[in-house]
This record gives sequence, structure tokens and C-alpha cells, in this order.
Amino acid sequence: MAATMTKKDLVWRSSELFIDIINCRDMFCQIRWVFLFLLFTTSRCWSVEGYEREEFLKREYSLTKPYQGLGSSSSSHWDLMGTAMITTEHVRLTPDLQSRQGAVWSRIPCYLQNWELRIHFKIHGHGKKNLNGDGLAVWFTKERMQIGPVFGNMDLFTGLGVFVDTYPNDDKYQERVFPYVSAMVGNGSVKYDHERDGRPSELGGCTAILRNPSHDTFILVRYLQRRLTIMTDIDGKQDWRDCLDRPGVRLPQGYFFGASAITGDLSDNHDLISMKLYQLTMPPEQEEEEDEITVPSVDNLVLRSVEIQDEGMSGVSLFFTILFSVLGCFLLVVIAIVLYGRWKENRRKRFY
Ligand SMILES: [Ca+2]
Repeated sequence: MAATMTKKDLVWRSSELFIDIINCRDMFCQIRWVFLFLLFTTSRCWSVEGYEREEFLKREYSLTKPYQGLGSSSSSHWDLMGTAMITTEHVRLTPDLQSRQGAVWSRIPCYLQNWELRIHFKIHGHGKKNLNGDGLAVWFTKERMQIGPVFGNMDLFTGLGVFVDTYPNDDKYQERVFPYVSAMVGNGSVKYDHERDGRPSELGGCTAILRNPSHDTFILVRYLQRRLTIMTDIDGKQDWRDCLDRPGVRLPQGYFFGASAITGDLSDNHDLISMKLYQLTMPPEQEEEEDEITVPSVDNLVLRSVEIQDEGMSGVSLFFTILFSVLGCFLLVVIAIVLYGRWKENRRKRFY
């Protein structure tokens, strides 16, 4: 993944290449420079994409090797909780053992308006496909350090949750292939429905075959001008694939980044290698004036717990069920009357 250049870099590099082309003596050299120049300018169009990502990550919101002083020192920017433990290679949120919960939480509230979070992680274990669980989640929430049932974090959270769900709890929906990446925005009153893998409250998502990889796996969460974008890079091709894109997502500032994982009867190692946060900036003319957001919300979506009723009988099937029940009862009564009549007849014959 190439880092995006700043505008200043691009101008400088363009002028440098132009001088090189002029100074070239032979034709072959000039053709080579023209080719490079074209490649460079087209990649510029691709990389700027209407916004800029600052080249340097925001250290205070990022979690990177060698994780020095993580959790323990007062200068650390992150806290550990539950089963989370640090090695030289990763922060292991849970080991491949039953009933574990672990998390890391940023200590510093984030007041950036537009940002991009890149999560480098690894989910692996001994269990066969669909005999592993339960997954990990990445958070941007008002609350922090609350152990709970939603991938190791509290339910009824306020903010954004991005889930990497590795176990299909709701086996009625077999068209959905797991692991499944999805996102949800909560306002403190929306329950995550674990039994339905969060379907009632999800904003969208995608299948992501990312367990037991031989290569690095990444998820990108971008929040830009109230647009939430999630991409995955899980094939080892260093290429971002679209997963979710939702405009009109309103997240307040001052929330905390975190990551958590949980195992139940089934388990996996949930390893976090890094979380890198970049600030995104828009050109001043495109910068939108934003009213202060105090409660998370999503345009055209009511954030509340939704009870999905089991698919009961429709009106037509209910009508026929009652009809056939009544007919069945009627038939039984008729048979009983006929049999009783015959029994009475036989009895009468025996007396005479
Ligand atoms: Ca699940």
C-alpha cells in the first residue's frame, strides 16, 4: 500500500521529472522519462481522490510495534483488559481457548473530523471451518473499558462498531458465508442481536475469508465527510476491496478507539498487529460546515432495537389450516356416528 503524497511533494516531483526529460540527450532516455512522467501524473489523479491522507500516522491514536509500555506505563496511550496480552509480534486479544474476552482501548479521545483507521490483524486457530469463534470488533465509542457480550465489549454502546464475525450463530441464513465483516452504529439504546449475528442493526457488510491466512490481513475503516467506508485487504495482494460504503453516518467527536475479541464454546487466537490512524483533510473549498453532533445517528435510519419475528404463518396458510382442522373434526364425528350406529344395530340383532 503506497503512502499518499502530499500536494507539495507532487509539485516538487513533477518539476524534477520535467527537468530530467529536458536534460536527456538520447531518444530512448526521453521516451523512458515521458513514460514515467505519464505514469506519475496518472497515479497522482488516482491517489488524491478528492481528499488527502496525511503521510504520517497519528501516533497518539495508533497502536504499533514494539508496543512499549502498553497498558502498564502512565505514558502509554492504550489500556489492556481481560485476556489481552502483549508479545513482540502482536497484541493477543484472546488465545485459542474457550470463554475468553480481551480488549485494548485508546486513552485519548479523538477529535479529528475525518480519519482513516487501518487494522492489521490475524485470526487463527485449530478449529475447523465454522467450529471456531467468535470474532473481533473495532470500536469508536463514547464508552471504553467495558467487558461485555458484544465481541468482548458492552452491549447498548454509543458509537461505531465494526465486527469481524467468524461464527454463524443464525444458521437459518445459510446464504451468508462467514467470516462476515459488518458495521453498526449505536446510540446507547440499540441491542446487538448476537443470535442473529447482528443482522437487525447492521449497516451492511461483506464476506471476508480471512481465517488462518498465510499472508497479512487488513481492514480499513474510513470516516470522511460523514461517509463510512470499509474495505478489506485479505488476499495477500495488497489491494483494497470494497466492503461497505454508507453516507450520512454522523459520529460525534471525542470518542475512543478500541478493539476487542471474544471466544465461547468455540475459540480462535485473535491477534492485533497494529491499528494505524491517519488524519484525512479535504481541500478548503470542499470542507463542509458541520453542526456539532452530540448523538450518533445514520440518515434515513431509525436506530432502535428491532425484534425480528420468526416467520409465522401467513393469512392464507392460517385460513387453510383452520379449514382443514374443522373438516378433519367433522369427518371424525361422522365416522364416530356411523360406527356407533353399526354397533347399536349389531347389539339389537343379538337380542332378537
Ligand atoms: Ca456470530
